[in-house]
Amino acid sequence: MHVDATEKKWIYISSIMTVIMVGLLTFYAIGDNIRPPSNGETIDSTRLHLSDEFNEDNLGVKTNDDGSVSVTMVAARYGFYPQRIEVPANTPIKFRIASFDVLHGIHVPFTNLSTMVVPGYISEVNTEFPTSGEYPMFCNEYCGLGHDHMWSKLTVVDAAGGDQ
Ligand SMILES: [Cu+2]
Repeated sequence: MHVDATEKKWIYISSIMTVIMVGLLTFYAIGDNIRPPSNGETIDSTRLHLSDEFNEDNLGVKTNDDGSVSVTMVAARYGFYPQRIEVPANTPIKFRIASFDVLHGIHVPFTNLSTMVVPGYISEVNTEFPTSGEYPMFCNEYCGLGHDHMWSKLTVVDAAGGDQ
């Protein structure tokens, strides 16, 4: 079968571009831990307040034995609870978020903390904030009339006895 020289050239060019793009995706997925959040854990959203992990008393920030931090939150029309969160900088943080009612999204600009919060599932995001400061935390999935007001504040403070 004859393949025209120009056509052959473009087959090579497009193949090389594909390899480069797949390579970059793989590089960032492995190197920087950037990938779509995927957590298949389910939960009964109508009974969050009766669950161990997501009942009101157990929400918020906890420091684990290994120095990492876990944050448990509930998204509900129209807010994220607890509404004020304070976490240390340069510390691995695991967020676990569940919706009490409808589909929500949680988004902290300029970080990798961005995921849908689907009722019936637990959303999990692992992150680390390199810079201290105040970050807004928005809902980015339309969830009803109060959606525009669904946001809270995330405060990142320099870790106690920081090593910088
Ligand atoms: Cu919402």
